[in-house]
Amino acid sequence: MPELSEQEVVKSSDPEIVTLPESSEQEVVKSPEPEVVSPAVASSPETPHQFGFVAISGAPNAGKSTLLNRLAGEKLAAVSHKPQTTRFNILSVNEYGPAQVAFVDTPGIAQTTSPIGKLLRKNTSRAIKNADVVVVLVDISHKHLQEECALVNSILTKYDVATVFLAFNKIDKVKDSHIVERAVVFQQFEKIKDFFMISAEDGTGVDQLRVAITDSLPQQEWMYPSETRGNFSRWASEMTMEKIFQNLHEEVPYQTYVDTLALQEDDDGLHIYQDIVVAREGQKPIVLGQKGQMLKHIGTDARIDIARALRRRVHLHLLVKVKSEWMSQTANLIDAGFFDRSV
Ligand SMILES: Nc1nc2c(ncn2[C@@H]2O[C@H](COP(=O)(O)OP(=O)(O)OP(=O)(O)O)[C@@H](O)[C@H]2O)c(=O)[nH]1
Ligand SMILES: [Mg+2]
Repeated sequence: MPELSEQEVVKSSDPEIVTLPESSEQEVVKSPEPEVVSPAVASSPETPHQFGFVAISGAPNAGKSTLLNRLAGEKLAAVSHKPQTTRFNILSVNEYGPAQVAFVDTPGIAQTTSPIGKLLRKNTSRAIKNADVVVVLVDISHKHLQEECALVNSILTKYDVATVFLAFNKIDKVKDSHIVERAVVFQQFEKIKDFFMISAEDGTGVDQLRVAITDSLPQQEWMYPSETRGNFSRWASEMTMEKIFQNLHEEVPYQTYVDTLALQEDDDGLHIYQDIVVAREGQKPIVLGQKGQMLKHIGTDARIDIARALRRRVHLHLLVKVKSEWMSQTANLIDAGFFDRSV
């Protein structure tokens, strides 16, 4: 069989996975999202109300997105073993009795000087500044934690956050004696309200952390209407991006982003239109794969996770596009949504 040309429609055996031809770009109309986050003061029932933003921060690969997913009870943020997977602030709004908690997963804090690196730091910085509680995650499986120590110190000195918790993550990977040895150096930080030993992966200690977070939230009106869950567009982009990180290697995932253009509901479910944007022509066949198989694989896996997160039937329409230089200029990155002040 001949290779698929870029202009061809790629139809998988799964009728829900279709990549549209380039020309369909014009047909995609931005529609209002079915459940986009819109800050609004909710009406107050008789129970006392607590609300707070909780930023999850830390070094790249510490397990922040895994923790967000664990706290939310479902997969919303992309997780991969590669550092710098998260490039946006991801919001998950949860209700626990009288408390509404807005967890925000953030990009890992790294000292890169590229335009994208600077924007990622701004995203993290904004989430920490807006937070009522910051959870700093430290990967305790690292033998040497000097960098993590410096990072904790910089968060504590730079930001005036009401409550900071430190969670040592990945305890499932480390002997108890090593955990204590490595954790002791963080006791110097008096501003840390409490320390937790957790495994975001298997859930150990996460309930205790959640209770401490909820207990620390200020008494105030809920920010979001009851049953708000988060930004569906962002979650949908994350799920596709996760599959790209899982299946493509070296620079390709880092030079790719997913833009969710529209979510359109009809009797058959929710149609989600996404562009997978790559930086070079040569990356397009890599994303498509032989006879479109890679794109089909990415789309099938992403659709399953998106449908689970959004709790509805989903049809995912993917289109691979090349936008050279999308990463090199701050203006292009802002156009691509890399600086989203809403979270
Ligand atoms: N063993 C173990 N692995 C974990 C745990 N938490 C996260 N991981 C793994 O650590 C890797 C990084 O997890 P992520 O949640 O993507 O980390 P992150 O801090 O969000 O990373 P960036 O977004 O790149 O900054 C993944 O391979 C996870 O499966 C844990 O508690 N135990
Ligand atoms: Mg992450």
